[in-house]
Amino acid sequence: NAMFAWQRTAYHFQPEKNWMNDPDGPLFYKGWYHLFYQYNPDSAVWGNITWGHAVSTDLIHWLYLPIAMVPDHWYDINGVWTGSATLLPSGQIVMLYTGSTNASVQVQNLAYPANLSDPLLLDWVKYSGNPVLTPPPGIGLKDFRDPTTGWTGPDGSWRITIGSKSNKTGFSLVYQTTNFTSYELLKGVLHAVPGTGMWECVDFYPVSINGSKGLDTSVNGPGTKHVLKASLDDTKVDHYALGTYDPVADKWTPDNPKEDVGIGLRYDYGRYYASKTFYDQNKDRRILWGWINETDTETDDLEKGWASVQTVPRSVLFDEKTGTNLLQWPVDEIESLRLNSSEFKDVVVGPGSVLPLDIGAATQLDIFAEFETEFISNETTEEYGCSGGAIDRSNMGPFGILVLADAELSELTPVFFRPVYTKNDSLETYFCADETRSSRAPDVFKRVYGSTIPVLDNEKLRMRILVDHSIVESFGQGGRRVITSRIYPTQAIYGAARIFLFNNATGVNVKATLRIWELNSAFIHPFPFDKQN
Ligand code: DQQ
Repeated sequence: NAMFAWQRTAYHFQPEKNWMNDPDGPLFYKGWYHLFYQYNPDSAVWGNITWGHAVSTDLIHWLYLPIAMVPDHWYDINGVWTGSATLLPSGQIVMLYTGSTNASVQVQNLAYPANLSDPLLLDWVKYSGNPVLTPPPGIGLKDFRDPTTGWTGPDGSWRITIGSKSNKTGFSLVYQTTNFTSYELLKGVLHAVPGTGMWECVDFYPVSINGSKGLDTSVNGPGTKHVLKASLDDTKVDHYALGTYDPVADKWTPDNPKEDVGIGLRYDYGRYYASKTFYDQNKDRRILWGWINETDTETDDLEKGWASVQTVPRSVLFDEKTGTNLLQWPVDEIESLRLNSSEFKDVVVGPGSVLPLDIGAATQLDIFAEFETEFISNETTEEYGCSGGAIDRSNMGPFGILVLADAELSELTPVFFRPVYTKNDSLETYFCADETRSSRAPDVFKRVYGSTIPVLDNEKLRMRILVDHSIVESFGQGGRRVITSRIYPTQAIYGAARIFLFNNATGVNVKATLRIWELNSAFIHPFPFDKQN
């Protein structure tokens, strides 16, 4: 539908048409990055779930391949649901996924490539002994899904973990296997958190305490921490926590019980769900994919003929400086899309002002901005966070950038910092994105997203924003906090889109330094099979 053509993204992954949700089984094999995804080939709403498939050599340009798996057996006839890949030392690839059976029971199935010499991994074989796992005693028949990538324990055998719940307690079960066809349920659980509900799409992986490399999933020991992530079905947000994994007891313990899974940190404070990492052995890094869900109505999605986008893949590292969070950062390959850039140095934005930044086209951008503040009055500040949005004024903020704004500011999406002094006089900074004025379209869910963000002594406030027509991904302080917005501009589109600096503080001047690149469109098309021969 041409009416919504401007909402299509230019360098985010999305199918040509119809519905997409969770990323599945990402892996790197024989020169190709593979992305599978929950896909409805028939409609722009969820249902009839298959595994869509695309490949890339650089995580930016993608070629769509034929659907990898469809519901065609009793054990997955109601959907080929989410799963993960494990690369075995033998070179074999194991894909474990959840099937919704003919009775809508959630079971785990095994699939593998028909032909390992095919770098495109076009054909998948479902194991004849499927399902390999059914819900164990005490587990609800519909509370058992989304197996992780396997890792090896000290005994050399494999472990996988699968999210579930009991009453309101979310947890993850651990299974042991040597062959991925038969499994033993280990006693206890990897971890449980009361009140968090069903854990979907659990992810579990090591990060290096110092160093800039990602770790393969089986690495453990000194110098590592383990990340446990759950996608909370009740609230539809992805929570992670840092902790320690005891591979003998198969238990994970959070570093800080107050920041446990489901009650502490989030990967992304915006529109984001069902994420999954994989270890990229090609470049020694761990890469995170996440699903950006729609916030318009199903009717709109049906009319436009597609729904959902994946985030730009992000590398994930432990933040050595704070020791309390991960750093997420768009993969370096995104820089290959950079065209011309504009620079602005020490631009002073006075209290209550909005300054246009003349950069030309503003729908596909990679923005780096640094802010310093200079007090001009010293009123007491109220203890507000993001919730008041970009219009809520106080002594020290908010200030930041308006993206996807039209010249009249009838549509705009502010991404901003808001420093506040708390009651006990310590400085706390919020990092926020305000969607409330992002669209004049009716029936669009719009809200203000954000959280506090760690800012260390002598650090400037820094943000990086990726703008892509209807998606805004904002990274604060080098990726300590991330906010993704799915917005629906109707005016701030194509050549009418602009960006501005703004300062709504009453008591500080803001000095901004920016470098802004225009980004090219990525090449995302069907694989040119016929041109091959
Ligand atoms: N989506 C899949 C499930 C998963 C949910 C079904 C999360 O496997 O739990 O499409 O979005």
